[in-house]
Amino acid sequence: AAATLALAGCSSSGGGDTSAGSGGSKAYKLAFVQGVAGDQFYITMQCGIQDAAKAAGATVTTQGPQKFDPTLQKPIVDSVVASHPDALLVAPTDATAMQAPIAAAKAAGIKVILVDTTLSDPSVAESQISSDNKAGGAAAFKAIQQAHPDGGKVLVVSVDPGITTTDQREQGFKAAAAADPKFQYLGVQYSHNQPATAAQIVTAALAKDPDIVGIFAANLFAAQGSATGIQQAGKKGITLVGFDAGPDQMNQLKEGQVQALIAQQPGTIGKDGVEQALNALQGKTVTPKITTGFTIITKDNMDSAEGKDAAYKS
Ligand code: T6T
Repeated sequence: AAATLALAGCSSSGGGDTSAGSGGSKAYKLAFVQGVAGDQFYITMQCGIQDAAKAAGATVTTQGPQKFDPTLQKPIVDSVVASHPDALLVAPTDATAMQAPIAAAKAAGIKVILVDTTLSDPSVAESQISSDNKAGGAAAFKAIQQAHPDGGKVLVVSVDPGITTTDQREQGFKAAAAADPKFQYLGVQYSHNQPATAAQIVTAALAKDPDIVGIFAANLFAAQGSATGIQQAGKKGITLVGFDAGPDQMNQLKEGQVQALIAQQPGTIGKDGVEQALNALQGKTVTPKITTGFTIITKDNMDSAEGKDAAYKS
């Protein structure tokens, strides 16, 4: 587990200054458990959380497992629950496996906020905040459809089954593809969040079906690896659409290795998460479900204010 306080790129270093801010009389203790450490999406979310916490005079600790894996995330959640923060902001790595550990947080009187991913039974949480992942998957298909109006074979490279975000992205993509008979959906394959595995999936898929016209990579690491796979196969003309917009992916977009990125708003998800946690703690009205937007970044808008603003900051 990586506990991080000061982060380059964040405007604050984790809050804790009880003399600053306007959050009320109590310096609340917040804990953030990421889906995985070292992921630009969660790092940018951490910045949003830290900035909002600092402004409210609250403190925040951040930890994440080394892999996107519930067997590694559960002990982190368990130890956070034992340390009894006022609120837990968490991105569950599996909708069912993380249900009991997160329910234990609620049972201990900790306010739970689900950020990004959710659970099979989200009623343990005060609030859940995420992108419209189904719509993001549909938008990814649309980008491929526009580039290939004559249709063809399309593939999804995702992470693991049981992750609500990436499952919904795949569902959105699949439904959109099914609505256009010119396209043949080859199905989803799972990279286990390893770029090297995503690359292998793509090279093997292109060897089997050299006429694939589009690939949707459902998260940051899947996209990174899929771009490598297409390059290794030496294929031109395939439209690769990735979810997320970290610095590496922006580079791949610039180099033409990826044709479009669906950028989420991780900083806003984090900020909203802190707001809802504080609302719950202060007995204010809590919004049970917040859906944040996304931006489609292509070579055409990547250098515009919109494109730059949508890219992940850290
Ligand atoms: O795409 C994000 C996040 O939304 C998803 O739940 C898991 O993967 C990322 O963290 C990107 O790596």
